[in-house]
Amino acid sequence: MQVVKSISELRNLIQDAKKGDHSVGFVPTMGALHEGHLSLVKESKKNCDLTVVSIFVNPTQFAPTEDLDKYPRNIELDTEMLTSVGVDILFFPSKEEIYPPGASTFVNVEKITEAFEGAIRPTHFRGVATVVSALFNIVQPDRAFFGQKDLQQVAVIKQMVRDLHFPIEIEVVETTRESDGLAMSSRNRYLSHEERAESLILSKTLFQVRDHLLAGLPLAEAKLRGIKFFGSLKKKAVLEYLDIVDPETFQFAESFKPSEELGVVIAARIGATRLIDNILVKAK
Ligand code: PAJ
Repeated sequence: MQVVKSISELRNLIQDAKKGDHSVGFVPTMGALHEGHLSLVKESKKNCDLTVVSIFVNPTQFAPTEDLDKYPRNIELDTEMLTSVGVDILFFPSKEEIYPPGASTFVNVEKITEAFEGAIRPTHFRGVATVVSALFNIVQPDRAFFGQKDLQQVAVIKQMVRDLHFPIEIEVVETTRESDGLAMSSRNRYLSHEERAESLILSKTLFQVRDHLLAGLPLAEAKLRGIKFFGSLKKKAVLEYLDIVDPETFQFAESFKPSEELGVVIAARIGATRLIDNILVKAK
């Protein structure tokens, strides 16, 4: 695996690959890698000739009050993991390489970003859309791989790609979970032993709501029962939202028609750690 820090070096490598008619797959990450990230890499390897992974803890998607400085970083371990799954190129730029002094351009996707993560973290998606468009311009992949784990992020990126005419296929890979159901996340390592046990409340609540929806309960009732269920299990956990949405637009879903797919989305704080999760439910 080649580790590249400069944009110009990366561009040369990718141009050579494209001359050989090789397709380029791209997996953007912030590092602190786990099996969820690796599942995206494996999909890219399956579908593309050359796989590029980026590790960049993007400052513009963190609010001043958030965990930018504390965000877990372990480049040695990440490099080992990426080598073990056969990544071709790791792009590991500095902050100045991505945001040269004086950088002042942002990409703002409207509507989809108004609620849920966008409401709680008002500048988050602006930072995500900005860095992902910069990375897309640098890497110029044929396909880019994102996790369903961040379902609203997927909707934002797809909208941005449509609106700005990026010639890139967006592939979505399903959420990798621990064996007990907790969605893998770099932030899980913040959890104490007790909080880790309580973190199951997110996936358990989602699975309850899914069962209610599949049993034909009206959406409002399924949500209400989900909130009550969360309340019955919680010790320290604080529910931020539990809702049923159209996964493409992130508007509240109003009905559940045959063959339609709905997203059930949840966010909760457990102690100082904020966790998000979701599931997609398809009507029979
Ligand atoms: P990060 O949180 O590092 O996640 C990188 C990619 O891995 C995202 O597409 C995310 O959805 C996916 N991912 C995380 N946990 C997963 C899991 N349990 N199963 C499957 N996929 C999972 O998301 C970001 O970084 C950033 O916002 C980024 C897109 C890199 C822009 O800075």
